[in-house]
Amino acid sequence: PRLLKVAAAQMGPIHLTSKREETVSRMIALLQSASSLGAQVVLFPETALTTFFPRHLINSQEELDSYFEHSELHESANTKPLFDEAKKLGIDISVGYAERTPEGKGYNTQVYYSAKKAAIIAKYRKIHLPGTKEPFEDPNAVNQLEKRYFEPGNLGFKAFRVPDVIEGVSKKGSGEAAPGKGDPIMGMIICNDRRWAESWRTYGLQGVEVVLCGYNTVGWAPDLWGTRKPMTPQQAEEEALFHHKLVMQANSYMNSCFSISAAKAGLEDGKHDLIGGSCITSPEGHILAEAKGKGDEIVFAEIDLEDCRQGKEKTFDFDRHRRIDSYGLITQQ
Ligand code: CDT
Repeated sequence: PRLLKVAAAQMGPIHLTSKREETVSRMIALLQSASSLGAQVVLFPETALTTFFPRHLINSQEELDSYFEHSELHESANTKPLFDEAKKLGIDISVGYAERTPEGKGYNTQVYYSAKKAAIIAKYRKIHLPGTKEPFEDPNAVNQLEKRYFEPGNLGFKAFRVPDVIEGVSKKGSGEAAPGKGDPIMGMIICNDRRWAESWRTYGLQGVEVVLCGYNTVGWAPDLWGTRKPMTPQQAEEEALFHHKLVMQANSYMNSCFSISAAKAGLEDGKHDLIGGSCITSPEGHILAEAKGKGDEIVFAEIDLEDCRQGKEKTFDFDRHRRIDSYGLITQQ
């Protein structure tokens, strides 16, 4: 077996007025409770350090910049304590945040930090940015201004090997091991990316074994989602939760990988309710563990990466069964 103890650190709401220090303290507390369960890898949500600020029209550059991080997270004064704790506990963490580059570009980013290496070993920048550049005219509509504040990610969907987490993997050559052997192969996606088959398949083609997905999904946003029929806010939230689980389960199955999803959940900024539903999903599409509420909560499971083999070697053995000569349209304009 290639066993790995993994956790999603779901976070309850964070507000425009929340202090970064308090948010990071909450993340450290979550990390400590994951540690008491023996977790080796802990995933935090998309924009874990702040409220989901793209719902607001922010005209002041200074205010906008205050929601971004301007240096690498393990070095930033705001977040170093979290990364120091991860290193001390020997737990890898993956954290979503708004990244401002030295050139002034904004990205919706997620990093993977290896505790043993004391380094960020992978970075992903969100590719499928939802919503609009301009706010809706209706002042009551829920906005999602990611296209205004972020550039589409420019790092692709690049799977990576995670060192030093599986016992018995030979140090030498683990980087070159075939998929299904050696160090785990992971990939990161962010929120809306999970609804796109292409995100998953691009990782699937690299032999991915665990997909990490942080998210902020609003329960009630008819201008964004569209609604075929009138729905109460509660029905809309149930529908959003259904679609979340649907894509996590179906895409894990179709790419023979585990997935971990971590929500920022609950009522942010007084009126924007985000769904919970953080979960860990198996390569056969089953939910192994799931959040019970919408507050800070650890969702934990021990997984065996060998379970990816069944799908990768049989039903979804891409080398034997894919028919790429029929898929041309997928990458045409
Ligand atoms: N944060 C994020 O990507 N949210 C989106 C909202 C979708 S708007 C149609 C999501 O996919 O959950």
